[in-house]
Amino acid sequence: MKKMLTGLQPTGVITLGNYIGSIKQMVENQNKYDSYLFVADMHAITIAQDKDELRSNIRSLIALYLACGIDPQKNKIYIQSENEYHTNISWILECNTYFGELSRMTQFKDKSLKNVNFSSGLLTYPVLMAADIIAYDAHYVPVGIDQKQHVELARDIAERFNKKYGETFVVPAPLISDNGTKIMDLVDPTKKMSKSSENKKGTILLLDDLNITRKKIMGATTDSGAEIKFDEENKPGISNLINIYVSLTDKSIKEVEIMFKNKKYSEFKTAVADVVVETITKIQSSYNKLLNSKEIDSILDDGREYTKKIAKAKFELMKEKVGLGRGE
Ligand code: ATP
Ligand code: LTN
Repeated sequence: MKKMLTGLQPTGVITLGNYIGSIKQMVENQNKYDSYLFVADMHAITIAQDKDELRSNIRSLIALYLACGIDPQKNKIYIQSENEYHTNISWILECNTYFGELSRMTQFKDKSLKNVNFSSGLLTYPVLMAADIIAYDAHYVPVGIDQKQHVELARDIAERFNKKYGETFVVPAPLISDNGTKIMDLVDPTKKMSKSSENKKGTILLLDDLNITRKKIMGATTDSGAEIKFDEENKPGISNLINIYVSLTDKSIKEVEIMFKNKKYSEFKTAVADVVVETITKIQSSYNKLLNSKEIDSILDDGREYTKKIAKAKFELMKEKVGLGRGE
């Protein structure tokens, strides 16, 4: 069975964009692939984090995975920092990755511009991500479009290593859905909806109050004109709402355009708010039951033990190929 793997950073409550771009795809494909889903807490500290908030975000994210429909029988669920082999593997990969390719990554350029004293972890971040993926020989990596470049770098790193040292890794590919690859901010639909965004009105958090969620959607920036038509260039606000609707109902863009032909923007926004509220109501009710349950700890213990064995074996194989240590 082919493997599918992804991780999210515990940098705040996850957004509707995170859900649509990555978690929903994991849920939809969990019967098809051997699935791995983790919390990328080591990635989170590339930017300064508050210690207590980080801890609580980690547990909250695990509870959210389960509440979104991730089945612990079908997924290995684990915390990145509980498995030291990720960083061990990452070091060897770093020594086989060029400074130039890392400094050209779009996310590095954006984030380093925003922070004057950025950490070197921000530069090497995609190598740790490559380690997370190729340690398990994952074939598919469900991500939003903003992470595609990093998965492609993981491909390059895996291919290069295989060529230099002999077949060691499966070469991974990003798994990007047709719609909802990039859910935009509701206030500024030219910007990605992001959990660390400053204007909270533009972002739907999965744990937001339901009335606030509805208000955010009803207040979403729309475009001049009155037609409900998908046109990302000229109608980014409406197109974003169509993307959200399509992703949560499994209707096609064409069907939505026909359903709402000659309808007002406000009617369409109400329909979008209804499906979003319905989705997050379900998630929140199971989240509240799960958060403090013992079940989470036993799932994480199992996930850690299982994944450690796999990543350790890969690290040992890499050491052998590179010539590290004393050998067998
Ligand atoms: P941050 O604001 O901390 O950078 P983020 O909201 O951008 O966080 P990440 O933790 O970096 O989220 O991303 C988790 C996953 O969700 C990734 O696969 C990413 O591609 C996807 N994702 C993030 N934002 C969106 C979005 N607006 N639309 C679709 N997918 C998204
Ligand atoms: N960098 C990703 C999180 C992440 C990840 C991964 C995603 C870390 N390791 C491996 C997929 C596969 C992010 O910021 N969303």
